[in-house]
Amino acid sequence: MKKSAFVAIVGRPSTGKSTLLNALCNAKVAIVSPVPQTTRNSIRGIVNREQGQLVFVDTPGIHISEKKINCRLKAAARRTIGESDLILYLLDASRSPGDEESAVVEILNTLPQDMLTEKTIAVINKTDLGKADSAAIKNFLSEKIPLISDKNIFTVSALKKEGLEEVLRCLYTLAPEGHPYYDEECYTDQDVRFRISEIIREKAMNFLREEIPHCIYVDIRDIYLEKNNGGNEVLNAFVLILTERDSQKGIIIGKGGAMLKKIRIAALHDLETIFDWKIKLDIRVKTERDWRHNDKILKKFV
Ligand SMILES: Nc1nc2c(ncn2[C@@H]2O[C@H](COP(=O)(O)OP(=O)(O)OP(=O)(O)O)[C@@H](O)[C@H]2O)c(=O)[nH]1
Ligand SMILES: [Mg+2]
Repeated sequence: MKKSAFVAIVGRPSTGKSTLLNALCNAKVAIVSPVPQTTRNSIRGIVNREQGQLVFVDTPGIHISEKKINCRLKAAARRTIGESDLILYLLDASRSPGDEESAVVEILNTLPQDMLTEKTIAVINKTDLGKADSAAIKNFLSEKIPLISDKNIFTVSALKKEGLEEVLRCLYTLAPEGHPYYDEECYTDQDVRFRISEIIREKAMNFLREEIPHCIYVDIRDIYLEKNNGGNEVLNAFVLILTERDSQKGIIIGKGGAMLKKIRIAALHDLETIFDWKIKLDIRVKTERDWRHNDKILKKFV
């Protein structure tokens, strides 16, 4: 009988959860940026092999904060943990574990004992960095969360795709028997609308690192397919980038629209490798004061 499992990838912000998800799936499933708290949803990436199917669920980084948006992100991560068959706890070898790491451990330590001993693995990432100290992280794990057994602790570099095969092998061993959840041709369950909005958000975050890390929301207002003169299908998307202040709107648009153009071109480049269609993006920017406190918008994405 084949195996199948939902695997939650959890950890504090910026440990490389989304990078790992993409590396395991060998595809760009989740967006990545150097700014903590990039991921806002539980994003699924699917690995199909002879032995069966693993459905990885990327979660927002667990962050200590009482802000409304952070509380929702944390709740989303907790929910995913509760719904998964296996847990992949990702740690960063290049940073010493502080309060934020302890907050993740606290959540994991509320799980039933057998879930930790038999269904949880710890993966220490970023071992390619000079300042990486895997031994310190291993000590932290054995002290704070001793129920995770040594044989279930791995060291990897998600960026360089090193050590991943061992991780997959272990997960397939731990996975329960079962039928695949998704079509075995798929590597993600995200819809077209969501993928377009995420890729645009990634480009904006990466080009405007300092200025606008968390203040944007990308809303796909309209999307349709049409045939062009050559008979090829073209996907048209009308997109609004919402910002909180007019000053941020100005930064995203840039001088003479230069920044917005850069975002559009980079997004198109990625999207045309993901989809078979030609794509046309019409992107506008709009100020929507305090969207991060607006429950209606927050509900749409967390
Ligand atoms: N050197 C190095 N950098 C990495 C590695 N994995 C991820 N990164 C970098 O770490 C940063 C954060 O990566 P993400 O994958 O967005 O991290 P995340 O855990 O998903 O972050 P949140 O979604 O904010 O919780 C990016 O700049 C990545 O390129 C790694 O193995 N080595
Ligand atoms: Mg992420």
